[in-house]
Amino acid sequence: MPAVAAPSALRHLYEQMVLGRVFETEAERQYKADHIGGYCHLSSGQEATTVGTMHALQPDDLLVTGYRSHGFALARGVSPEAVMAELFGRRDGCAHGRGGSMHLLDVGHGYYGGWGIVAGQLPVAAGLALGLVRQRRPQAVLVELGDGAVNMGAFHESLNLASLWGLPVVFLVVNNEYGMGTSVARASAEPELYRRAAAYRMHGERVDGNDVQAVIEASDRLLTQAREERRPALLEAMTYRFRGHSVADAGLAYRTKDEVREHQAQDPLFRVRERLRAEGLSDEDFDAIDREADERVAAAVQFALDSPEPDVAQLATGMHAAGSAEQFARMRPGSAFGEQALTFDAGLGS
Ligand SMILES: Cc1ncc(C[n+]2csc(CCOP(=O)(O)OP(=O)(O)O)c2C)c(N)n1
Ligand SMILES: [Mg+2]
Repeated sequence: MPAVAAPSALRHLYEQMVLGRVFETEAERQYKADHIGGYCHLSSGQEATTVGTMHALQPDDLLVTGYRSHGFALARGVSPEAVMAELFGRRDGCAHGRGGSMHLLDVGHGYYGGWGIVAGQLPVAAGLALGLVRQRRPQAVLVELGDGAVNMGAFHESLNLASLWGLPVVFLVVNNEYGMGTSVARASAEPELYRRAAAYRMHGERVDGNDVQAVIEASDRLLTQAREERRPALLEAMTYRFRGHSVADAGLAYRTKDEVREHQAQDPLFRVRERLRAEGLSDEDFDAIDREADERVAAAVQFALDSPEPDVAQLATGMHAAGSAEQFARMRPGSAFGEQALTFDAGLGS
């Protein structure tokens, strides 16, 4: 795999970035049409980081992410149909409709989730990397986390052990400038997050996360080092989320419209488009790429709509401990969970 995408590969990268953008725009629409429940976090604006790192990841490497993960799953090769159906909570979703947007999963593609608890994915990634070492397998793990995760205990515990034990893992910090609504500057005493790695004698570096080729170069180099030398690293990708924290957040209470517009003017898609234009791609080519992404996402929506709801009786399948019939009966649509009765019994509400 080349460290930097050859010109011919650039078009493919651009197609993946466009697919990610169109997918997210449609996911928001479907959420508002009430086809998607629970939480839904979009990564519009972050496509160079998502697509670039997935290009550097080899097929038998392992991937773990947080919850802003639709783009990672798509770029990893999970089909738009399987991702959309998962968002819809349908049986043909990549996690059989049990996970939803935050808990995508596709072990066949080496994708070990989609984790909703901030920093909860880090010990999982360290454990997977330890498993690779114990099994004498030459692959690496790439784990994605947000800037908000670096102040959690699990971040420090995971980096410490990864360094101490020489685990083949690359910690990808997607610095999109904000947690839910708090900027990095307000949340982190050391806002240059890549420097955190030094506390564990681990290599850390920053990359322009809006430059897909720079992302490929850095992630390929650090993943190669993890595979060949059993050395972990931290890669901080500087990017920006165009949309709110989740689809329920307009994203303007803690930042200005001007700030968002300024970043949108530096759209990572524009940069690749300019490079492709210099290589001879025409407006017709770009239109065709857009049209294909639209068609693929429309087909994914139709697939998700046609996919059946999961069978509640199968809820415990694949779990470590089977649940009771009584427990699952309460999860049937229209059934009461019983919390209200408990709350009133305890005299906490009126
Ligand atoms: C342990 C924990 N605390 C709080 C939350 C609620 N929460 C969800 S996302 C988030 C912000 C995380 O921001 P960041 O790590 O920067 O990721 P981004 O959303 O920007 O991708 C918070 C506080 C959570 N999911 N888990
Ligand atoms: Mg963030």
